[in-house]
Amino acid sequence: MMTLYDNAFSPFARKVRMVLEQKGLKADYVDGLRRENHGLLQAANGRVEVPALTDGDVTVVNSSDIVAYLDHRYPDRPVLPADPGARARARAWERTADDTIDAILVDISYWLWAERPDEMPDGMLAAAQNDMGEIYRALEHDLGTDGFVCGKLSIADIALFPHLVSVKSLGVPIDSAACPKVAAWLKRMMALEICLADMARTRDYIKTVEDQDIERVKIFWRGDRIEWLLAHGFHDWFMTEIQEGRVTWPGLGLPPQQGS
Ligand SMILES: N[C@@H](CCC(=O)N[C@@H](CS)C(=O)NCC(=O)O)C(=O)O
Repeated sequence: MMTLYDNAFSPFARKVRMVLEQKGLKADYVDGLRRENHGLLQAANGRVEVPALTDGDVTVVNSSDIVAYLDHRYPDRPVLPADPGARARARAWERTADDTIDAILVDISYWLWAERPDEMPDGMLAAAQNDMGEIYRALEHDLGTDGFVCGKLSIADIALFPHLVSVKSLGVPIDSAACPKVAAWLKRMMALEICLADMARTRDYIKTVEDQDIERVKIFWRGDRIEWLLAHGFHDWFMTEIQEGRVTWPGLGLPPQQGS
């Protein structure tokens, strides 16, 4: 049996769980961000990040590597397109979701769920709206009128979904007049079984987030999220976060010890 260390709020873990469900694969799920499970997560992933997957004596970390492992090991109902060009395109959108969109949306989300002593810095929401607008326009350009990002449902759609389903509540909505294909795509995604299940889990989690035994004062910072802040001039705010002790860092990212 596989075990996925996940969390219903993490877009990366949500992506992997949706892939498991799309492929009809069973797994045990452990909320790796609950304090009581940190030791188990750390044993699987030295960076202490979700998701991490164990499958027998194989451990895989990093969501796109987990997806690639699953598609290779369990090839039925593939999420990576067979056509090399389509696969490169799907991986490119997955990376945009993972590195670029995640950084923007997570950086503007802290004032919604973390215990904060301040308000969002001036200009941060506007910077996010500007960058997300550019991303929506690029996606509008790549989308067909009735399908998915690469024709058939693929990892591109599954990686984008956990992010784009939350943009309205984060204050960076899709302008459906300017990007009608993106708005229609989101509606199409929201009707899929795997997306309905994902939304239900996240909704239930958010309802109880204040009772969850997770860290809500110290923010876990990794590369892309810092890069977006610094590239938009929020370095003073970030320095204050460090000086006032509201940051925590990933552990050392070594390859998982197989078979241990
Ligand atoms: N590159 C990693 C990123 C994973 C990641 O950033 N995970 C976050 C949750 S979204 C995490 O586990 N943070 C640790 C924490 O919040 O304590 C992946 O694709 O799996």
